[in-house]
Amino acid sequence: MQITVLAGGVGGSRFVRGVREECARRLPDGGAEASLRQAQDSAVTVVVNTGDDLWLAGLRLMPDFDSLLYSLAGVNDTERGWGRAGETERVSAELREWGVGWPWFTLGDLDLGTHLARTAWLHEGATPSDVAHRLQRRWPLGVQLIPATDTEVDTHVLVADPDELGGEREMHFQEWWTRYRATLPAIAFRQRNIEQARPAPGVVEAIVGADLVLVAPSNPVVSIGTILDVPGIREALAETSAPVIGVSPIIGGKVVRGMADACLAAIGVETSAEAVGRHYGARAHGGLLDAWLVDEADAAALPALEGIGLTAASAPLWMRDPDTSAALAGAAIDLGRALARPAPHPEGAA
Ligand code: FO1
Repeated sequence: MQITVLAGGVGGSRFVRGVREECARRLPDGGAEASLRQAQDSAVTVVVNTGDDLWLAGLRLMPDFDSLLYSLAGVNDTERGWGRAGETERVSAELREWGVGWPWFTLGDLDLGTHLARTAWLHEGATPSDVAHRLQRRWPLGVQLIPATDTEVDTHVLVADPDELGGEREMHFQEWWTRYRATLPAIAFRQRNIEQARPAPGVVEAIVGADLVLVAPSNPVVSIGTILDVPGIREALAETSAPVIGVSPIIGGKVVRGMADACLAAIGVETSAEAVGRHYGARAHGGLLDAWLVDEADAAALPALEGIGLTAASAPLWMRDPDTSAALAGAAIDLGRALARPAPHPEGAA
């Protein structure tokens, strides 16, 4: 079974680990050959958001890719949700002394190893897709990570200028997110070069050829929205015969992690599971989703969601550990199976 997941970084990492775990558990021989068989049969491909990416201190950073890479490799800092476990910050302290980079944005020593390797390869002519392939070869992740696009589509945020009344200022998403913690009301999100961007190699095939497409409970605006804005990706999602199943990143009117509420407010979408489901829209009416999975706390929204053409279901969405993450992935996979168009009858038309 070919599963393709659209994902951002932090929320996406937990969900993708759940998908990987659940696929391994569903293989007939369960654990033993899981990693081998998984690589062959039920391949999981993750289309990763690249809107968070930036050049800093002369290095190319790809935060969402790195969060997924480190998390799936089991070398991530589980407290912070980003960066490496057991990190030190000696170089970062020196960069601060030199006034290089951003003093509010920590580049850990191990993490810098990734950024230096990536930047070195890019300077040798590798594409971000080549770099993604090389980085994930180091650890057997059990899934394949591919960037949404090889074009630099860094997200910038237009805000009311914090230093000049009535002024407006555009800043990189990462400054808005890490320096201002998304507290400056965002007027608009813009992605550099998005018109020229094209899906990275393998992205369209992974979507059109999938048996199931899952939209991770990532930030609907700056993680999922930025993937969808890459020309060609929405078209592939409309074309695929695979059911497209989304998982709500909002539970009981609150974001699970991060500051998606600040992003949703900026585009006039209420912070609720129902509103995000409506925002993504039903595929039957030109939207993204066939089905929308909400937490049991939001089950009251199911009739309204069905009313706009979505198949709606509720399940426990809190991912606290591998079991709850796998259970959530399983609920999404089962919803997709229920919607999958039955294969043509073997005897052909009667
Ligand atoms: N997030 C922070 O809140 N503070 C940081 O200093 C910080 C540094 C950092 C360095 C590398 C990297 O890949 C991610 C980093 N992040 C930091 C997290 C980053 O803002 C998020 O991972 C996403 O881009 C937003 O979801």
